[in-house]
Amino acid sequence: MSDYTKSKELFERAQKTIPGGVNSPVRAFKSVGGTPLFMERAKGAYMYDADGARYIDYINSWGPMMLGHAYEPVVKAIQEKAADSTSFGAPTKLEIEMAELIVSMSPNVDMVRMVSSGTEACMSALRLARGYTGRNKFIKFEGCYHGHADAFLVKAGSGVATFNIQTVPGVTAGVSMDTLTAPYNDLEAVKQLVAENKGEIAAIIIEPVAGNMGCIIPEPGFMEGLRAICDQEGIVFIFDEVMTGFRLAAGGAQERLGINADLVTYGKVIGGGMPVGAFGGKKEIMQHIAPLGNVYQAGTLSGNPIAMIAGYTMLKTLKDNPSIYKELDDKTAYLHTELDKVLKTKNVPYVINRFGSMISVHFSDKPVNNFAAAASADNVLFNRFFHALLADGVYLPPSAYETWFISTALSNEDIKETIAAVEKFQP
Ligand code: HOZ
Repeated sequence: MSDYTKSKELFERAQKTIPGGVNSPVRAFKSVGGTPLFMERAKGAYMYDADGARYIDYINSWGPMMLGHAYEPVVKAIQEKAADSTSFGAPTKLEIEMAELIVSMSPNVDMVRMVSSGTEACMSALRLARGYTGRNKFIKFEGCYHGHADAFLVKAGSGVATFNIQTVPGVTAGVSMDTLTAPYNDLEAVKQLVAENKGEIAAIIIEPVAGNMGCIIPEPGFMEGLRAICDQEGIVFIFDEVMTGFRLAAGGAQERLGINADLVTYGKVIGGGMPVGAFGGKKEIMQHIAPLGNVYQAGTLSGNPIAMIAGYTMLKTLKDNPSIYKELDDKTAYLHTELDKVLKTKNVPYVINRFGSMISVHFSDKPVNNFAAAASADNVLFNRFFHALLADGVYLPPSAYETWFISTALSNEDIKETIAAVEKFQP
């Protein structure tokens, strides 16, 4: 167990030059309390902090480390590629190979544009949907997080929910006015918004399995209903697959749920953990992007060679080894079963939501199927749960408003060790 000495020193030092001591708010441990751990290295299922303590990692860089940390073929590919320069700002053959690979794996993706993050992917997809339809408004769901572009910071999940930020200063009323929100899994609310804003809605964007309010699963008929509304009203249906893409299946949530999206956004997973994102979709829509069309979007680091080789290596491994998905599902199912057995003995209400290799626990006595239900769970108890596990070397996301991600590197022994830590937890 770590005494956190070095992390405490580093956190103090960091706060002098980095706002809040971190470069992304959820990492600050502000809602769970305590000192954020400063990590030094990671390998397979484990991360090691600055004090040398080992943690079983259930964050996996918020999703992309599906094959565990420092997956050797990815590391080797990066090392080799770096010798040929780290950035060109000019086209490369590798970008074509990457685009062809993504198109071959993703349903409904005829064309793809690389960017550098999930935030960029979502904001660009929204701009494209608006440019394509000539409409301004869009619908998002309470508790879904689509990165930190202004238009999405309305009733957002992840850090915005964790820190209970109701209105984000700096996001103008003019921008937020075009963001309409509905509760997740509430088709009637969407129908009403569409009726009230007839002919004005450019897009519906959704995390097809939500991961930014814990793991929230779409109820039967919900996605089908959204698809039907989009078809009837000429609305662009955007799947934000930053978390689910290439994780729930080679074809992401589209494949797993059997739902066709018009545009899809991807994030870090397609860079094997490097800073990458992409948006893609049907040619009819994608051809409106500059320089083919006039919807402008650009970036020097887009298609960066190091990010491309890391992502290509990762995605090719996933494509060539479909058994990875069964392995991920089986491991997560085992974790689910064992968690359930031990939490049952604790005399506290709890809900475990799992879809594929995404899983989370809410301490709630009712089903957690939307943000209101996630917010009404006992999240103070979650914070204690988090710290109890951390003290035993298990690193969960430091917020009840995040999903946990499983990697193939996680062994049954690691799961048993995790369950032993849960056994010791005193609610
Ligand atoms: N917003 C991210 C999770 N949903 C956290 C990003 C990070 O801190 O790295």
